[in-house]
Amino acid sequence: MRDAQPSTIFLSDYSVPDFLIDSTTLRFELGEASSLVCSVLALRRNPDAASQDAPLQLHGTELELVSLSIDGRQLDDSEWSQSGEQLSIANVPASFSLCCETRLRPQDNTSLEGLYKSSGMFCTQCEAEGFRKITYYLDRPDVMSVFTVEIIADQSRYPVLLSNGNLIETESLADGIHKTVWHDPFPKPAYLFALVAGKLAVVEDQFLTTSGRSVDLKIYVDEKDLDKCDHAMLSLKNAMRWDEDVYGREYDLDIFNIVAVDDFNMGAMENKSLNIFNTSCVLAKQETTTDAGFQRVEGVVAHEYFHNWSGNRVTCRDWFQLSLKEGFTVFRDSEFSSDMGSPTVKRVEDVTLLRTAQFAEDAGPMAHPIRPDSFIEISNFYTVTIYEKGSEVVRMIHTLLGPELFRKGSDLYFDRHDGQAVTCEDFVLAMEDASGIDLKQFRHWYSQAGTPRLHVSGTYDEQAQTYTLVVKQSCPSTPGQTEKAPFHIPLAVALIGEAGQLALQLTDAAANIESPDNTELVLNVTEPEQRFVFANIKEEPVPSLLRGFSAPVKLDFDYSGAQLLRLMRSDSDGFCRWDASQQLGLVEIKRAITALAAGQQVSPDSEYVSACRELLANTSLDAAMVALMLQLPSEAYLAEIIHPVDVHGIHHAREALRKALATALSDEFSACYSRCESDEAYAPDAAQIARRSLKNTALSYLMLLDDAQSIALAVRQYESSSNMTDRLAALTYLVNSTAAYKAEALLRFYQQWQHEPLVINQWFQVQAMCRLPGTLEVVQGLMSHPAFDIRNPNKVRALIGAFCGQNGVNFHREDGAGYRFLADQVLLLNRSNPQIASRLLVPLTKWRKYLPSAQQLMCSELQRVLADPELSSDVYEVVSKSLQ
Ligand code: 0A1
Ligand code: ZN
Repeated sequence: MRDAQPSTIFLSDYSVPDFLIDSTTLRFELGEASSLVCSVLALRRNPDAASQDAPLQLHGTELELVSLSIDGRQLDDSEWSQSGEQLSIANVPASFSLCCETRLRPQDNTSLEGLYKSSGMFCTQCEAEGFRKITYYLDRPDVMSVFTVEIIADQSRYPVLLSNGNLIETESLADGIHKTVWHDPFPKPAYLFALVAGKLAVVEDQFLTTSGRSVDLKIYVDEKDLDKCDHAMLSLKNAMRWDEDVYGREYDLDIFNIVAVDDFNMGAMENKSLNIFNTSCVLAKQETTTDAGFQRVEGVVAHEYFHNWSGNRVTCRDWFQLSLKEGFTVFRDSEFSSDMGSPTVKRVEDVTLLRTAQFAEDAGPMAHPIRPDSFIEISNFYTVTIYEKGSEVVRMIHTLLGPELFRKGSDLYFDRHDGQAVTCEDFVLAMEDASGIDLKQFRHWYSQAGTPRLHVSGTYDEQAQTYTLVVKQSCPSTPGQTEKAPFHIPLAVALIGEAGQLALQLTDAAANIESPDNTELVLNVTEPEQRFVFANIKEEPVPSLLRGFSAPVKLDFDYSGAQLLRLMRSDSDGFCRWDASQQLGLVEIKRAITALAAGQQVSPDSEYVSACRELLANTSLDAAMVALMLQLPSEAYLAEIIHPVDVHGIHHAREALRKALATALSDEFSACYSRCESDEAYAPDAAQIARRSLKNTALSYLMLLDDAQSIALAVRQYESSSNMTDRLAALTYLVNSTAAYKAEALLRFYQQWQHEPLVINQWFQVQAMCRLPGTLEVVQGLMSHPAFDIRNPNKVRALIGAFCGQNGVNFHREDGAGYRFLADQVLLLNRSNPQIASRLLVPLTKWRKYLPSAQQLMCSELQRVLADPELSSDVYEVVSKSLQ
């Protein structure tokens, strides 16, 4: 917990470590009362360190030190000192062996960092700074060591004992104790260390690498989950093949293990050859898991696997470089998912996340560049900015270089830095060196926070037959950064004529990257204001801008309704086509807000309704795209666009518009629903996922009619579905309706699935996200439900996180009860699990964008949190920055 004032760590203070650790030998004696860790470190002074006589300073948090010796000689108390998280030993030799024993109580570790227990098994989470909760160490990513790990535990309670690398020894000892020894030949930083001990069942398979290495693939789970591992295993094999095909990267050991644990702060962790997963990101079967769940498993399994190269073989020098591994790996996993499914749908989903969560973060009090300059608590920086914006930055490099040069760049990066801990600068330099393309100005994306804005205007000169785009860029100030240098922004454009895309010929050819067929260009936007003139344009075109969302920016172009309709109907770029539908939806929502405020009825524009009707009848377009285009911009996205945010006004207008569309198109929605029904065997493939998505979108509209027929349809779907996607969708619509059956549906759902924690999380979430009044009381009631457990992060996210983060109307209740509820939960969790507490707090920190009445109530809850004298550095950082 908090000492006086948690201190800020600056990137500019980086210096190389004073010592290196050539080898690390750990012995774990795992017990019920306590566990003993004995470490033997082969230390030597770093020849590159500024000082050659500095004391040895090791990190250690909340540790009970049992003994400490150097080269076999026990140190007495005067030879070392401790302050805060540092253990100092002065006068050490140039190279020596340090032996240290610590005693831990993993069963009491509720922070889920370091060594802890989850459902009776021992497991670890060391990224970013959890290893220091296990033993005293140089717990920083640029200290890489070869690990040998001995695990000793009771054989009947913990038959499976795992660590990184290869199993080199197993032995049965006296009294039912057994031991395994693991050796990882690849030097690694401590954050990639892992250990697991428990009673686990295993699913096994094999993968043959291109160079002929046979790799044993093992997924360890609780016995009852053995039937939910197939999808993860298939995803793993697909990811291994894809990384060979697309990046030329092979796996490098004979064994690759995945372990599923119930209690985990994040999605999963890429520990070398021993990935540890939140059960929610590995287990999947049709009866218990939605399509989105299946896709998440595929994406996360691939993400963690890809880290073996982008993260493990080449790791980060310091935590300011986190996006080096995370941004790159997210880019890799999103390209993989795109190749496995529908590329446009994946792009739209990624952009949606970016434009809601990341843009909001970039406009809020915690805004930071993808390479931050400072932090108080690194755990707070596993953000959508580091991950998703970081991925967009890598994607822009890919766009600027093109696929071949990008691959040359990644080959150079991996070859040049294999086995090293490096920086974002090293990545950019490899891309530059391999391609010969100057990325000097592009580097601002790494150091400047905030979402750049592009104001674009277009003029057609009929006489000269030219079309001119004027592009102006700006970037709002963010905490600590008022002045921003112009960014290098790749702006992909096409010009759409009556009969399709026009050939593009720029008068200044140096300013662009051409597509092979000359109908799409990537403009290099580098100046505050720039003009691009296209010649030989024979008709007034509609510009299709930011195609494929070529840069993480906000783009303004004053489109007319007719222009947007043309893009929505005929743009060949799926992203722009979808975006046009969203812009039209936004116009309609804004009209609805005005209408409701004036006490009028909401009636959508007839052209817009016709376009939706056409969409519903369009069977040549991917059904998933139709579904996405029919969904109005989310309330979270609207909160990014309409300021100040009137949560209730936005919600009511959007709902009224949805209802008006449902009424106007009820026959079409019904027909679409029937068309999408199918009795083929479930598969989580793109075609089926698309069809279910459109079917459920149609049902969601029909339910707004609030008639017996629609409710009967939902009840039938709920009762007859054999997959969780359709079942949960029906349950969600019923819970948000007036249907009398909903209580029974909820009860039956619980009874059927009470032994499946992941399904019960969905049950909590559906209720927490119910838009009807009184949901806060329901959530408060559910907190004392026997299935709820505040120590389990998945449960906290499903109930409290979903309510506060995804249920605007209820969280922003005008009496402030939602805010008070969140502050109470944060204060509680601050003591048990600070990482989860500080993440949960995020919705309150956005207080500045709401109406003054809400601002005041939100602020006073933040003040109440800040006043807690026992605040963790995690929560302290978020709350104090949000009030600055
Ligand atoms: N490196 C993991 C994410 C991760 C980060 C921190 C954790 O504990 C605090 C756990 C996992 C990834 O990107 O998947
Ligand atoms: Zn990652």
